[in-house]
Amino acid sequence: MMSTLSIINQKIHAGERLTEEDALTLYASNDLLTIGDLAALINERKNGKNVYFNVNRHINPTNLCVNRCTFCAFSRTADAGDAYTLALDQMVGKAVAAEAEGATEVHIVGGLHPTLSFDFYLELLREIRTNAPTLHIKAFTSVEIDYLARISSLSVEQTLAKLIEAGLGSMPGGGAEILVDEVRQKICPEKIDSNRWLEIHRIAHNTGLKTNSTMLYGHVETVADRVRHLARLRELQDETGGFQVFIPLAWQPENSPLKLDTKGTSGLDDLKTLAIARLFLDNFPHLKAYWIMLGEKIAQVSLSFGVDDLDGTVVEEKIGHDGGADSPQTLSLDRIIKLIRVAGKIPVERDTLYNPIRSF
Ligand code: V47
Ligand code: SF4
Repeated sequence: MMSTLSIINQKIHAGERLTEEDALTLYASNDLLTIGDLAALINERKNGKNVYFNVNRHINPTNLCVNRCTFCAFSRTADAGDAYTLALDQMVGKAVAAEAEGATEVHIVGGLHPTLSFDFYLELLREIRTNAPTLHIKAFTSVEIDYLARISSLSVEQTLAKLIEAGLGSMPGGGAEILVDEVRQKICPEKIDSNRWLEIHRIAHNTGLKTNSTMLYGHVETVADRVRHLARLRELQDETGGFQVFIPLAWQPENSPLKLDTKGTSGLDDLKTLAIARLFLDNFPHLKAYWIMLGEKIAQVSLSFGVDDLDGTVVEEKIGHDGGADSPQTLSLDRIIKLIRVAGKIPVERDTLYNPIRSF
């Protein structure tokens, strides 16, 4: 094992691309500090000492969803007592308030609502753009884009063109889960398959949209499934260059139909997963530690394991917290800056497209 890790070490220093087998070797190793050091080296080459964050606000329009992903604690059927759908003016009000408080981005994702029309979503984008014109609107995972295309009988290209015309600025990375269909059959059988997820991002990239990517880990998947997932993302990135960032999402195991003997991912697994992603995804500019799922402490430590992005202030979060996340709902600007400084890095507020706004 030592010799294999040292071969990988040499490859990294020589700037050679890692194979899936190399990634599996890294997963099998418990030498977390060596893996983390290598990931930190690669990150420092790409991003120096900068650690990015943004001032943003999440809006989840509805928790009604026609899919029933077994890992999801957020979605509801219409007859559930705590099912909700926000009115258009409530959402616009949240965006206007966010802009007034210094946010540069709204992040909008939600369930696949059984009856809301495509026009409702177009109107939502237009109203936000009119009333909070400085905000970048990052909205709708490829799962939602596929659904909007289906309910409006449009192609994905046409759907995206209409959304962009109404104000869409980029797409978040959700819905990827694990890009291996045998795993999707177990945890999200109704969701679009792995090829469709990748195809929608490919179309978005070809349309000129930047998108993000995620991986939901810590449920039924194997490490080989995780590595396959990374390989498929890397392949599409070679083709389009349209992904900005990779965001591993640690599964929050409470309150969902999927009952597994776990209280959540371990700190070791979280750090290893981030570091291996940094080493394997050599064509991704950024790696995000999403503190909502990881907690502030692991997110901070991850800055020494290849991470250069801490997401943002968020303000209000439902998806991870419905799953039992014990992180706060929001981090203040001061808090994020302090977390980054204490880790010996330079806090850089960025916009959604990673243009620096100011350094601290
Ligand atoms: O698609 C659902 C995941 C995603 C749980 O692009 C869960 O910048 C953990 O994609 N535990 C939505 N994860 C969130 C997301 C995201 C978040 C922050 C930033 C960005 C970005 C994207 O959350 C879903 C699903 O993969 N998810 N339930 C759960 N219990
Ligand atoms: Fe619906 Fe998304 Fe939850 Fe699946 S993960 S049930 S698609 S809200």
